[in-house]
Amino acid sequence: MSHRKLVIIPTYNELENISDMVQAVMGLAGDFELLIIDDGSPDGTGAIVKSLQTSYPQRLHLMEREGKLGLGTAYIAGFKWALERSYDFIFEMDCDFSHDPKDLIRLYEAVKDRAFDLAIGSRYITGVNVVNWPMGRVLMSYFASVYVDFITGLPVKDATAGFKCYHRSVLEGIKLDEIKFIGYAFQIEMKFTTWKLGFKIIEVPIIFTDRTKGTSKMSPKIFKEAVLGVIWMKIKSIFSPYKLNRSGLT
Ligand SMILES: Nc1nc2c(ncn2[C@@H]2O[C@H](COP(=O)(O)OP(=O)(O)OP(=O)(O)O)[C@@H](O)[C@H]2O)c(=O)[nH]1
Ligand SMILES: [Mg+2]
Repeated sequence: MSHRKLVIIPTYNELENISDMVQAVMGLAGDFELLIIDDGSPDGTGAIVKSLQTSYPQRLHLMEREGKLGLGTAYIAGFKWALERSYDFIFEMDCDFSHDPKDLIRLYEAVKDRAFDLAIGSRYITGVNVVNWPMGRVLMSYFASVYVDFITGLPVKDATAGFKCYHRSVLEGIKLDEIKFIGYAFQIEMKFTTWKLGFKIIEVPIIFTDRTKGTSKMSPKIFKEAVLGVIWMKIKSIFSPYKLNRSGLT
């Protein structure tokens, strides 16, 4: 039986990447479907997706939102969309080719037999696998994981990784409306919650390449949210232990 697989990509001003990214995912073996969540990109990213949908009916989906609402809320909206439909595996991936679309297959391979519930594309499993990132970004990202491990004990080498494959039971088990962060902290919070709920996590080594087209959406605000957010997560986990979402409602 072939699994239904949905790749969710949030976009904000990715005009230079979107067409190549859609072709790359649609060209993969394994019948991946794609949901683009575009926050009204002023550069017309959404219109490009609409024009490509005629070439990929039933496989290329678009959710358009008003204004820049943050990567985290984009994924939460996408997870809910996916759970209302019969997708077995749901992926997170950036639109700027920092994540190699071909690695989607390796993430799927790591969880398809259900030995694990979440596969993470990890830059820090076998040394530091980041290409062309300024040293400052590498150090910030690497030590972010050390900081998260120190504060929370989360046994993941790449805590801010944004390249993942969830089995749907993980997203069904998480109270998605209680996920509160939007930037890197969102990536940490989803992993921390998945771990606290007892799901099995595996890290798959990937190579992360700095974007060559388009502009970064990284900001000091996103960095600050992550530093303080981790402390908040730890304190919350002490006073209100994580419980599986049994309502079936997200
Ligand atoms: N829908 C939506 N997408 C967003 C938002 N912010 C970022 N994105 C998308 O999220 C993905 C990751 O953002 P990036 O800017 O690549 O973040 P980053 O990788 O930390 O920064 P760079 O390394 O400089 O690329 C990209 O596909 C962005 O277009 C947002 O507010 N809304
Ligand atoms: Mg990027």
